[in-house]
Amino acid sequence: MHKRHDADSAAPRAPRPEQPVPSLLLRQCESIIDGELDHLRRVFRALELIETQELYREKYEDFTAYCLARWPRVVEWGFHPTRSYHKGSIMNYPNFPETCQSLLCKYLTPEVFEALKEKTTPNGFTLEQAIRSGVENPDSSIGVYAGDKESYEVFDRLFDPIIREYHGFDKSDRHQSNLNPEDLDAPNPDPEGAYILSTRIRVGRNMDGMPLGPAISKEERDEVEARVVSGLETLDGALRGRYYPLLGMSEAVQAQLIEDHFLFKEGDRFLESAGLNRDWPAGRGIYHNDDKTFLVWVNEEDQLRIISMQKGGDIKEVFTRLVEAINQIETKVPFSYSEHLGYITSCPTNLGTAMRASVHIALPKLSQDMERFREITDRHHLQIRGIHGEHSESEGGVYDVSNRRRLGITEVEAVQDMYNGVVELIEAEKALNA
Ligand code: ADP
Ligand code: CIR
Repeated sequence: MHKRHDADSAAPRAPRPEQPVPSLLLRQCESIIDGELDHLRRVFRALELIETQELYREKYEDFTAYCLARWPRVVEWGFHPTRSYHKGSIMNYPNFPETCQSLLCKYLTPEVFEALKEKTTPNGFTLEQAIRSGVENPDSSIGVYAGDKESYEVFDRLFDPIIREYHGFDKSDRHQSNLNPEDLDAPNPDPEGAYILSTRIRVGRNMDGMPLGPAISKEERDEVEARVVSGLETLDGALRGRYYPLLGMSEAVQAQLIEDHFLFKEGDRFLESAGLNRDWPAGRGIYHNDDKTFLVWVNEEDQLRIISMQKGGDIKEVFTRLVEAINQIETKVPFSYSEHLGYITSCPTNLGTAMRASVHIALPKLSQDMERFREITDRHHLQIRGIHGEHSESEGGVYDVSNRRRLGITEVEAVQDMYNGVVELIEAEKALNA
């Protein structure tokens, strides 16, 4: 008997030894498929959701009958509705190394894995996608990303304990926002400019109704870029600026902007594994005013990173400019927000205020005693980073010190945490110099 030769049973064929230049037709076909793959994946996921959650029963007894009535073409094309679309790709419980310290390996127990492994969000985002970054990078501190707002509900058995441990925030808690600069008590802690080199406050934002970066399609990402840029082009006064797309930006300009702390780095392996670098650099860019005190990153880890920064330690001035910008942008681009989790972001560490308020601060003496340095920062809920951002090292005793908590506290409280800690760090450094 002849073996059936169809897509399911055929072994992958080796490419021909000599590689002729592909024809125009082949290249056109390949480019059509490349452009549509994301859509196809979402169709499969949506079909699977309807099947596995038996949503079709609202209309039909039988899933095949429902598909035939609703989308006869899909069945005609051979996408058999009762076949499981991606079950073959569901991974086994990940093999975390002994040394793994991430919150993912702490909270993805075999029971949680079993309960979540076949779930998908309405955008087709899976557990496998949510945990890929932490599985491929066992040195992650967290290790998970959300593909959409719904990920936080569908995969709550994993996200909730991570959120509880990182932010000290429970399922029943409600987030509160306060962006009023009048409520911030932060006179410049270093008017002489002896310690604080610069201050930067950023918030992450994503567009309401759009999937987040790990699940977004190229077309949706391009649409986000277009809508954000047209909103930014209406800004006036001190916020007026220009948008510089990454596509077409020279390598030299890009490198200089990164070196000067204005632009995001390329090729972060944590973001890469999370699917956040797909189609790079298309759809990404940076908007800034002339003196680069107000910047917006477009389509990096979040769809918007709104940034206010300047030299020195006038934290209140930086916060005031940021709030002005957020308020204006929000009238043009609706932000994704939940009563429980505040502003929705792709990394659970950024939920809530999505704010990181930092100073670059020179502490050459105190940093020789990291235990004492950490004792002060821990008490004020602060995080220490290197001088070129997350996962970088310090240079010349200069550190990036910022608020660690972002959810369950207001924006004013997050900046106040940073301010109070910085005041104490400066006092400690001064005492060591006396
Ligand atoms: P984010 O804060 O946006 O989450 P990073 O930690 O990667 O991301 O930092 C982004 C960039 O901002 C890096 O180049 C970093 O050096 C710069 N940066 C952070 N804080 C300050 C600051 N207070 N002054 C100047 N640059 C800063
Ligand atoms: C990680 O898990 O290490 C990366 N995905 C980044 C997490 C966010 N950063 C942080 O809390 N410092």
